[in-house]
Amino acid sequence: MTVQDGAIPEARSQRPGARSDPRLNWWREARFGMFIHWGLYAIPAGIWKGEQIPGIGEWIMYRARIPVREYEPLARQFNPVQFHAAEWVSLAKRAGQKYMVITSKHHDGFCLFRSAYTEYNIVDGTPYSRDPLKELAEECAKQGVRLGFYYSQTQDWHHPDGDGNDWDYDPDKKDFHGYIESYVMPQVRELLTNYGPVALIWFDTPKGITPEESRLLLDLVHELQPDCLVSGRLGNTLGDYASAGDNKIPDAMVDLDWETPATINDTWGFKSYDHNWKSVPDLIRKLVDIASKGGNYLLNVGPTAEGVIPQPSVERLLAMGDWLRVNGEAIYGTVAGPIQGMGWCRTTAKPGAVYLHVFDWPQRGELRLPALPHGVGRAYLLADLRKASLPLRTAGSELSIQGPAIAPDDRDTVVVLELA
Ligand code: JFZ
Repeated sequence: MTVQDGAIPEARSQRPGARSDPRLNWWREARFGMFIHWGLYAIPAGIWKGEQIPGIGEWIMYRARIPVREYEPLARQFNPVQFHAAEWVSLAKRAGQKYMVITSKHHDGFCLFRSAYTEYNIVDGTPYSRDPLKELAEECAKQGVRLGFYYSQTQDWHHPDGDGNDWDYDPDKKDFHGYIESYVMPQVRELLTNYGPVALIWFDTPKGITPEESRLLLDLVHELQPDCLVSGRLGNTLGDYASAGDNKIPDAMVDLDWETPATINDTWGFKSYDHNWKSVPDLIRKLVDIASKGGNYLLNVGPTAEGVIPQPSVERLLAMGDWLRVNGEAIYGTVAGPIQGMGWCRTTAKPGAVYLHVFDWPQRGELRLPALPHGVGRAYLLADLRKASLPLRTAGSELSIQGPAIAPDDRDTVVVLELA
């Protein structure tokens, strides 16, 4: 199924048949997750040899064409003594994020987990010598948050046969299929064997991976952990769910299981000088906009090399959590709402109820909507613990609800419409 506005390229769309797969139910209900981009790139943090390198921080090796012999030694400096798995997991919980996805291996090839297939990993290759994925897995199990692993299956700028590094390695001499069979698949097996239940594998930038190679990875994941989901960026339209472009939100509702990965500033990996943080109202409205179109929001943090999540990210996530503690009923477990395409509001729905999310509160609080097919029996403000009924009347094809003159919450006020 092609999404008109290109927000979800076909190759990264949902495998036909997965739309009704019950294994995705927890994920469909979750709606909101935490993405974590963490690795050696947090050390230069966007600066190489005194020069600011433009673009997303985790691409610094590529953007600056840094030879492996110069980039690899960063591992000997990586010692995140301020990393505390419990703090990261509890932040996700307090933010209302139901699942977490951390970069086990990004395009630079450094492994944030113990691997028998390379020394270029955090346990064998750094002074830190601990496995943060093991600690996160234990903490997620303790705190009831689902854990997933991001894994760059196609691009690996450290591996001679991986895709992308054409400044150290001759692209014509690469045995990419060999890299998939003798390196990627064994590492995916390690991730799905050594860390307990894994909620999902978030593959990325499929580029030239063949349908056969994508299928090999899909079958391997489902063989090792049948309940483990695979993101759309596996490629070749074989993912369990569709993956929208970075920070891309479809213009209209999408009849697929889909997810938008997004940044709070303009980078995934930590950059010391990127302070372009989105506002809390903007972030809340993006979550609501995505949920109102049937999607999930995977919102990123980029910890420092010391293992600290930047304070501007923490503050914004906690503020989103405060809003969700009051309005979560209108997000978790909902589907796309019946009223679409209106700038001043969004709708989500559950059996028997429609949640009207008002972004721009009308003059005198008079809400005018197209009448709903089944009629509205009662309306009240979700934040009102007494659930006092709001005056409402239906005249022909129009429904009007009399709300308070001033918006109770100018980020998004939710009005519950109980269907007749
Ligand atoms: C990829 C990565 O290259 C990036 O480093 C980060 O991990 C991000 C989540 O994913 O970047 C992409 C991938 C796909 C698109 C854009 C950036 N796209 O489809 O537009």
